[in-house]
Amino acid sequence: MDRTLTTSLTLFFILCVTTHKAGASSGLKARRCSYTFIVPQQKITGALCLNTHSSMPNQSEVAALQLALRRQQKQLEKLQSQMEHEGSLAAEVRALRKESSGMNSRIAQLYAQLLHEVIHKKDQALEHQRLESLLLNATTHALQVSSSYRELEKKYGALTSMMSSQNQVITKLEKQCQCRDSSQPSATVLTNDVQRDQSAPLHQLQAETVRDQSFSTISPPTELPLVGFPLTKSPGPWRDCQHVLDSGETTSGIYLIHLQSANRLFQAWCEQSQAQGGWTVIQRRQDGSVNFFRTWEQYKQGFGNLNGEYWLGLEHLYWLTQQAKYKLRVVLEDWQARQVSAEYDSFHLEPENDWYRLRLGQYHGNAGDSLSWHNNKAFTTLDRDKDSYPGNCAHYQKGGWWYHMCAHSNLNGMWYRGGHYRSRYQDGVYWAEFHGGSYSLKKVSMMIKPT
Ligand SMILES: [Ca+2]
Repeated sequence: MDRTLTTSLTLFFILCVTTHKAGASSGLKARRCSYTFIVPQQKITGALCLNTHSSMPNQSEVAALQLALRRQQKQLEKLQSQMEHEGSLAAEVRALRKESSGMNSRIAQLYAQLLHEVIHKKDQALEHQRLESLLLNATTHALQVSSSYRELEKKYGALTSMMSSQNQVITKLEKQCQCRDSSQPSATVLTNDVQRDQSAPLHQLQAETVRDQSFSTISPPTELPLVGFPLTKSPGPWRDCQHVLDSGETTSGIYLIHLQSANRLFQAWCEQSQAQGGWTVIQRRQDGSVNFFRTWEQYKQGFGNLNGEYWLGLEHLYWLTQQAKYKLRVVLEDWQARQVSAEYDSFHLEPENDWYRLRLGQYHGNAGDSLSWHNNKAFTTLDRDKDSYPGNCAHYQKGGWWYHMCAHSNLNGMWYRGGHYRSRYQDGVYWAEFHGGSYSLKKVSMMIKPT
């Protein structure tokens, strides 16, 4: 290859010299010889180098290029700023996307909550509806009960008035019997009905007492009198049973009491055998033979049988406890013959215009204290409601008592046989501290004695 190149170069050099010589000889102006190398086409195997400095740059072209460059730089800057802007926008979009996703989950949560609330509200509405219907039923029932209660009250009032008129009839009949008896002395009948005796005027009582006393010593003819006035050493009447005892009368029984302060005369059972004696019995229950569900007037005057179950009477009690300072003894016996007692170191009643309010002292004893709760309470009967309960406690407890709301003790209640009783209300003869309110005691008595 090198040989071929050398040969070719030689040939072109010769050709150029020849041409130059011919031109000089023909008289033509000498021209600069130019050499043109015709290089045979070669196969380029290496890097091709171009000479860029071969021509000088044009100033206008440079200026144009610089202008274009500046423009491109500006464009670049613009693009950069756009890119930065878009970058911040993209970040913002990302943040918004994130926020949106958070919002979505929050919305889902709220929706679930709302759904729960709706269900709950629905349940509440249903419950409300149910309660409303219940209330409606209850109201209807209450109205029915109230109307039947009114009817019962009416019937009760009618029965009470009937009972009262029957009592009047009985009293009248008894008086007629007495008239007949006075004309026929051998047919006299003794009765210890407190209500009849205690409500009679003083002169009548004295007359009756003399008659009864004389009877009690002679009748019944075949046996000794179990009740009535015992044969006494002193004539009486006495201030109270302590006075009877002090006069040397140590036998328990019925004695005539005369309250000088009120010029009142009445009979009472004197208990001389227990707790040193001298006790004036003011109440006694033992066999359920007397009804204690009575009116104010009857509780005021007293009722029952002095040798059995009786209530001395609030008016007598009031005057009795005016004479001196008295203490109260309550004796209770259950159906297993277990006996307990409760004593209060003072006892008196306020007058009728203060509803025979109870004033009680300190408790002592082994029965438990079921009366102090009633201290300072007014007396309530079926026809005179003075208790602190919205209804009348006497209606529920079936007695007369110093009811509060209503009773820890109910010694004038219904006498049930056998102790534990079944009743709609706690209306038995009970002392809550001794066997509770649903146990009706067999025997109870209340007695007073000067301190
Ligand atoms: Ca009441």
